[in-house]
Amino acid sequence: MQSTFFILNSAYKFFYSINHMNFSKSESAFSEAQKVIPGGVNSPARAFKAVGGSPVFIHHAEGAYLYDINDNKFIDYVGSWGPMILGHLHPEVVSEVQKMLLRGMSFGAPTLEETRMAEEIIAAVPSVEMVRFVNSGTEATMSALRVARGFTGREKIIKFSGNYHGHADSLLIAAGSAAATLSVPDSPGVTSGTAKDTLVLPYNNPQALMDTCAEYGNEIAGIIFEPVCGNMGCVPTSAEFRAALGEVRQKYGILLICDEVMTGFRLSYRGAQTLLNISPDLTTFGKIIGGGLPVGAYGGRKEIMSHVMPAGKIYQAGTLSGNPLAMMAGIATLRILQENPPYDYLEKISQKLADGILAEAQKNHIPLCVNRVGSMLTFFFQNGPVTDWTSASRSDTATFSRFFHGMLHQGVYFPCSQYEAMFLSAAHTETDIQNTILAAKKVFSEFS
Ligand code: KE4
Repeated sequence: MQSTFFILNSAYKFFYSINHMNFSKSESAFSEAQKVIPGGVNSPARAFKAVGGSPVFIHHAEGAYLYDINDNKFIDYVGSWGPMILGHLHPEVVSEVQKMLLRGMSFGAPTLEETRMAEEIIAAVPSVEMVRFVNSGTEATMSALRVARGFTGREKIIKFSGNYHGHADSLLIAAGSAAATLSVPDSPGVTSGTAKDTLVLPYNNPQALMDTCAEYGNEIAGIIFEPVCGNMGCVPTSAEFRAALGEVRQKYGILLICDEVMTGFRLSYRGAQTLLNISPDLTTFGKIIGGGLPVGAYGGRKEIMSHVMPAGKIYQAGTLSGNPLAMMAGIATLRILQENPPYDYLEKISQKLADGILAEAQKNHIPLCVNRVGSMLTFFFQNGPVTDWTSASRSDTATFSRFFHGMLHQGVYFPCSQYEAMFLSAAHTETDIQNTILAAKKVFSEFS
């Protein structure tokens, strides 16, 4: 009896190992982490809450690949949620950071590298004439809102459901029952006083935007939006919506704040705004401009930015803002993107990936639609179309979770939520794309 059980158990383990990965070390690391870090992670997006199971603990990365603490290898389609457009450990980025490291890590004083990085961003994005560096996308958007309010003397702002701009209080607001009027805090700790100054409107809805501005126009300091949304999954703006943004900006003197933390240098070297013919007053950046190190930035017309202290009276500061190591990682990343633009290649392999996985889903009669702009895309488990939060939230998240875990066991690391964008890098090869499609073929075949 004993020997039969032993044989069967070994066979099961062997089968499991060739078709399923061993995540035992991540599982125990996660239980340890949860004792000392809320939820075991330093950002909720990583916690696998939306898909179940334990997050994978990463040991190292290189190129398009992640390696976890169980030595499992994954093709990485998260890329640290966007920054790693060149792939992990690009040799030129590493060498520039190493050289700076030998000069120091932080000085709390200005450096030539900060000026250089500012000049690079200004040269790349026509609407930006002056820029200030901070340490995260949240700091960038929070500061841009303060500047918009300080510059206009107005208090209200507009954001759109499904758009995420970081965790500043005035941006953690959900639409109330009467969309634009009864906004409510979207997190404990955010006050109703804060919420009343943020109006939340449906994305890609020109009429709702125009109606709200007709009513509140002269109270609104700024409208903040993702030019291509990545935070409800990938959802591009419609031409009509972009036209309405330009119209209300003109008509009511509202500042347009284009949040390019995710799209900046991702969709084109000149930002999504140039690709989509948007002319914002302020733009926020993050992710790619840090090359993987903590950086955010906000910038825009000199007429506005010159109000920021110490040039003007609007306060904003940060001990590690413009950190020299992060500046060097950004300078190297932007230089490579400029000298050897990966955008055509990224378009090609991203299209191949989207078409390949869509075709496999169709063969297995699995409802799937894909939204893609360049190397930023999302497979929605529904028939679509997905144009805003209401339609995005119709997705079959249970089926997404099965897909996510199935792919993980095939060595493919997708974003751990239906409502996140995935990203390709210049390090992804055509073989990686083929292997990813084959993995999806296997996973979908197990669905039936
Ligand atoms: P950070 O504070 O996370 O650097 O940036 C906030 C932010 C601002 N604007 C946009 C358009 C963003 O996408 C983000 C952050 N993006 C998420 C990914 N959906 C970061 C992942 C996380 O929160 O861990």
